[in-house]
Amino acid sequence: MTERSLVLVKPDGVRRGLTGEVLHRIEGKGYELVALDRRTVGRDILAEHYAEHEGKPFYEPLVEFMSSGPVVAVVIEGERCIEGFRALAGATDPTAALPGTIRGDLGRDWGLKVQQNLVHGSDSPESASREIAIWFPHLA
Ligand code: RTP
Ligand code: MG
Repeated sequence: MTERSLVLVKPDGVRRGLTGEVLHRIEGKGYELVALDRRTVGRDILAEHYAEHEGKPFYEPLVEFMSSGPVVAVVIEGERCIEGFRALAGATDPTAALPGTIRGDLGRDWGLKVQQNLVHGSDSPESASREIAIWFPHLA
């Protein structure tokens, strides 16, 4: 089934100049870029986006990190692209992420309180609709 997913190039990815590399891998896989916007977001958007993680030990450092600089928000589209992008991204922990994945090839642990792992991708159709409505309300 054709679906959409919300991808974020996180501030570490943007800072390191890896936005093009991430987009290249998405397009190489055959997914379409439906919407794309670079912006710096505050706590309000991030509290909505990361509502499921509120109260966890990494929540505060995560919000700090995600608001530390611009992110590039992207809506991608394609058959099973939610699962497909998660596979492209690799495991949450960039040290454990397999080579061949975005996090495995380009990410590493920096000894910080939160995993700075370059990208976000929606993890289910429900998350994708919820997240697209937060970042791109006109597409919801
Ligand atoms: P994402 O939501 O960013 O696509 O990543 P994910 O599903 O692989 O990971 P999730 O469990 O949803 O966690 C969201 C983000 O929080 C940071 N995190 N740091 N213990 C840690 O240091 C830790 N745990 C989670 C990561 O940035 C993760 O992507
Ligand atoms: Mg997640």
